[in-house]
Amino acid sequence: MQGIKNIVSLLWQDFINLLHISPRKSGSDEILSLSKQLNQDGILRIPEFIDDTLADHIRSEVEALADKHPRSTALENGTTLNYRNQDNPDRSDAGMLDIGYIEHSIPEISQIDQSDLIQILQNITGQEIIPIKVNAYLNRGIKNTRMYHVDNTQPVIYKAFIYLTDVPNTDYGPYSFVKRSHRFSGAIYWNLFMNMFRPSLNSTDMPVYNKRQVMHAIGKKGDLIISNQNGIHRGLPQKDGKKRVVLILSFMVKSKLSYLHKAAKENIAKSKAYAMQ
Ligand SMILES: O=C(O)CCC(=O)C(=O)O
Repeated sequence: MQGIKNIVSLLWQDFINLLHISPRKSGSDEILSLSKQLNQDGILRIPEFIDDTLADHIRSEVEALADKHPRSTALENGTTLNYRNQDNPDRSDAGMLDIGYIEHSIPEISQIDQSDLIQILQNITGQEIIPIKVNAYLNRGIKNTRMYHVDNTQPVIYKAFIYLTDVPNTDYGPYSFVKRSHRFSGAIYWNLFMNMFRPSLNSTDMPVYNKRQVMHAIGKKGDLIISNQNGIHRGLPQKDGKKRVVLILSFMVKSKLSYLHKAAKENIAKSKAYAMQ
């Protein structure tokens, strides 16, 4: 049933994408060029997006939170610490720390200027862009990361991954993306259909993809990688002793035609409540 829902939802999303195939664009030459690249590939790297001092500060606060809370918990200020599959070491992402609403615990995150990102996203979608949440991921020797997948089929979510530590090679578990898989992708329809007959997989897992289009996002502390989460992606497994700390800004593309599921509505409500504080 979920498989059918996903396919219908993706067909509808691709129809919305078609309606907005060439929206009006604005901004400097650099913004226009970055917009073009993200639109084409579904992923874009912007080097040195934040400076080392800010990256170091946020990283050390993330690690301090992790040291203070070695088990999943929700803090009074709204920050949540989720050690994925903390009691199931064989399941995917086991032990990876995903901190939600991290901006409630690290106020300096508000120094990050998101206006260029929002303009780029408006340029490529022609729709309303809503910043919905900020997370941090802390991966320390996480080997069993989830296979290639899409986050959802609708609405479109973009995630901007800001590396807070150097990710110089694949041993460190970089973000990985299949370029041009973010819309009108035959591979995604195929996987969504086939997963109806593969009970061991999640409905949005993507075992079949174009290997020639895979990009491993190697980068330095302070670099930003933004990608369309309707595209096929994963975090690569790490080698023992390797660490990666990332800040993730999530943006929702909201069309009047979008079907907004429960989680999407909750995210919008939470982000509006926070903006009003
Ligand atoms: O950890 C990563 O690099 C990617 C995680 C992921 O798949 C996601 O945030 O959707």
